[in-house]
Amino acid sequence: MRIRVGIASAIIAAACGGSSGPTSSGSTNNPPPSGATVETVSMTDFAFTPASPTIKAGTVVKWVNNGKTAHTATSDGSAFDSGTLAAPGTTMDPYGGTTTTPGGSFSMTFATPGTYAYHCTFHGTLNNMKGTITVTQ
Ligand SMILES: [Cu+2]
Repeated sequence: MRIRVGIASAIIAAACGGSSGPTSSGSTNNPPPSGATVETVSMTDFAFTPASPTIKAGTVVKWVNNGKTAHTATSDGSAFDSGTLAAPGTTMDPYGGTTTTPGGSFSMTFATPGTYAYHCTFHGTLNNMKGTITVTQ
């Protein structure tokens, strides 16, 4: 497996403005709404799995970073943008122990049927880290 680190993490995705269509239900590590059907998409270096799920309207897609570098789930249009989601990791505490930090996640409710192409801001072009959410009635 190839690992690339560095340069890309300095790039900050531009915030998206007001939107119609899908609604974001949180940002980093916010849980999806309770009771909703959740389709989880795993982010690794450098792919989404599954990259292109087909879901029913009203389903929540939850992207979770399980990779070794930061990733984003960013709409090719302006429908949604996760911002930078950190990789899981461990940090040393002052007493010599370690604390495990979970990977960042982003949840999004897709209420309107259609196709929503998305990519990772850092690796979409460089590593073809892309996908499409297909929302059916
Ligand atoms: Cu990425």
